Amino acid sequence: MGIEKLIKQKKARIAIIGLGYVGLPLALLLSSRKFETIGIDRDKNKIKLLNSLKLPMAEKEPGLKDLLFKSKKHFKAILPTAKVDADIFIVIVNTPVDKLNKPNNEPVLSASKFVAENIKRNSLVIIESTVAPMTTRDIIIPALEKYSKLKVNSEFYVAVCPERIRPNHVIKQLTTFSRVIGGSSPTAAQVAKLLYSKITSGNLDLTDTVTAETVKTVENASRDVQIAFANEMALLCERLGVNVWDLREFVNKDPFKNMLKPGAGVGGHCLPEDPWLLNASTGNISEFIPTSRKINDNMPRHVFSLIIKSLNIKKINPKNAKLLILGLAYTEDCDDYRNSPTEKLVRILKKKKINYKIHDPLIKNYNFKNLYKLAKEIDCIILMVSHSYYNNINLTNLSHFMRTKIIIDGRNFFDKKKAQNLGYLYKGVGNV
Ligand code: SAJ
Repeated sequence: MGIEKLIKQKKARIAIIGLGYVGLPLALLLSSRKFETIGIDRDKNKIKLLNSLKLPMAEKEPGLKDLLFKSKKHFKAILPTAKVDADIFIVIVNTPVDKLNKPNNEPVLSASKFVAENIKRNSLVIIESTVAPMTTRDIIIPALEKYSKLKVNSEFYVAVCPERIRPNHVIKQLTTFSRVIGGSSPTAAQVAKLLYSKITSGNLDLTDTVTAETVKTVENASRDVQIAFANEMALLCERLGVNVWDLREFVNKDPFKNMLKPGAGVGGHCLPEDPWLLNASTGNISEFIPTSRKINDNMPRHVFSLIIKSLNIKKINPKNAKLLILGLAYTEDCDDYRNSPTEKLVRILKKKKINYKIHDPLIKNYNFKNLYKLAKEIDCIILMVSHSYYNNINLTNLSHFMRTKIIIDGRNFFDKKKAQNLGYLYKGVGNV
């Protein structure tokens, strides 16, 4: 039976290579929709947890645990050692950049080799990983043909369908957001569209693989540039004595403006990496990309400068200071701390031999129950992530535990006036 029919009748067996923050929800969603789904991942512990119906990460992701239980009849997780009998292979592995901001295609190529060793005539291979434009056409497809000895477009199909989800909204966005699908041929795009029409109610725009890869990397590069603009305006506002948050509110009253939020930095597995993928594939001619990345990557260092300024005002030698950092994750209400701005700040503190502790309500080993006890004898609280958990902080109580009352606010989280009335020295990014 042709692949189209298999998809229409939900008889297509689907292999998902990479059970991360995107791959796992997709695998569970497909299996909950009665597609026979095999999840493949290199991480033994992840496989073990999943097969005993436990989530290896993103435990707080709304709806994910239910999906895991709903999917048990049609889902199994395996290591990439066994042969896999599937009609559709979806590759969602990470695509890191190296120290020189060049794409590291090892994970996606090793996944493609595994796929090539398992595809058969009429298979559909989908690349959901965010790759540098031209990677699928010039690197992945040749690898698939080499290791499978099959010919693309006549014996198997390839499509690029980048994901557009973010933590705490994954299932909803997977099932409602529009997707762009780039096919190795128009037929390949059409076949992939058939599958995604079973997943999302959003529009499915068809194009070629290079355009699809470029859409994804431009989406995130443009977001990174916009955040960098907001961060740079925060630095300007500090020199003007203007509150950047008032500025942003008033600017955005213009219906044609949308200034994003300045903050303590830009983390995650997308924005710090995807712009470099685009830059690398276009001969590094961009001005915006490196400049924006530099501004955003410098924000944790700016937070550090606010810490030092505040300690100086209070005549505390940084070497004797005790800091408490609130938030390790890269964004609020999430347990993912890849490329986290806090890790950058901590690297600076370590180099300067400054004493610090980290609290994060969602991350093991940092989710200390009693924040006030943790704040005992602390001179300075640095809010790096606006987890909802921190809404319960009572600044009056906190001040009784602290040795010196300094707040460095990386996300405009606390009320500056209120903190000052309680005797805190308050410095916020863009609001000093
Ligand atoms: N951030 C700011 N200011 C802002 C927005 C974000 O400083 O105004 C920071 C966050 O604190 C975080 C980082 O930027 O450290 C990334 O935040 P994000 O909201 O972009 O979250 P991601 O990286 O998980 O998701 C982005 C998403 N893009 C949008 O929300 C428009 C998502 O849709 C993409 O699919 C995802 O990148 C991806 O996987 O590419």
